[in-house]
Amino acid sequence: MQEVLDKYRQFEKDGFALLRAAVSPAQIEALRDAVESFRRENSVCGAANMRNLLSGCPYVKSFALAGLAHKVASDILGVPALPVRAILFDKTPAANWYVIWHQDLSIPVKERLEIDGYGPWSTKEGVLHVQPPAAILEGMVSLRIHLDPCPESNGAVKFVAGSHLGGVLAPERVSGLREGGRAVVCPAEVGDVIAMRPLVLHASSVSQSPAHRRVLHIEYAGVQLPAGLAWAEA
Ligand SMILES: O=C(O)CCC(=O)C(=O)O
Repeated sequence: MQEVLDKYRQFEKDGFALLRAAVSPAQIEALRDAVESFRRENSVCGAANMRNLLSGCPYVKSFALAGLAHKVASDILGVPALPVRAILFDKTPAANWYVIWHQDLSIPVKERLEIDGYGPWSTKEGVLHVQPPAAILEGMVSLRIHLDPCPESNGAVKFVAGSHLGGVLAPERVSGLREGGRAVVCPAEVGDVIAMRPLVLHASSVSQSPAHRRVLHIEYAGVQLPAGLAWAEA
């Protein structure tokens, strides 16, 4: 119990935490099968990333609502967590990519409403997104469930610890933190889960490995959107 409390305390300080062997091999297998059948059925063969998995992939939705990820997210948020977005991030020799340092600033919503503090708006793969005030992002947590081994050489995600505590960062602040040499690379094994705050500064490098690097990224909210605005997939 003390170990769990220490982990949550560290998570609040750093903005991320690695939970070792959190998801069982059987569940990982089932998640792999589910995302691969989604890939086949949606003719996105070879596509590295797949979005909209809560609405498109029933097994991912049921896992997000009832599995261990839901318990961890609810414990962190202090209320029953609502899964609001699921994306598969993959890297393969055919689709290898790097991610620049950034915070996750936008949320998927059903329709556009002009509300103070909300904007700019954008569309990703047909889904409307908006940048909400920092308070909404501070009431969220993302869980990255590792479906493949992800050593540093396989494009592991890296973080600047504590960078989530300053709200939405100005570009100069992002450069300062990025160049400050405080990046922590977070390699992970199959079944490990990385919990992260959307506002923690993160990035990842191109993979040096010929293998898949599938990470199921599920975002949870513990806060309500203002009247009228609705999560796109929840
Ligand atoms: O899985 C990764 O390498 C990071 C992906 C990510 O953070 C993003 O695309 O926003």
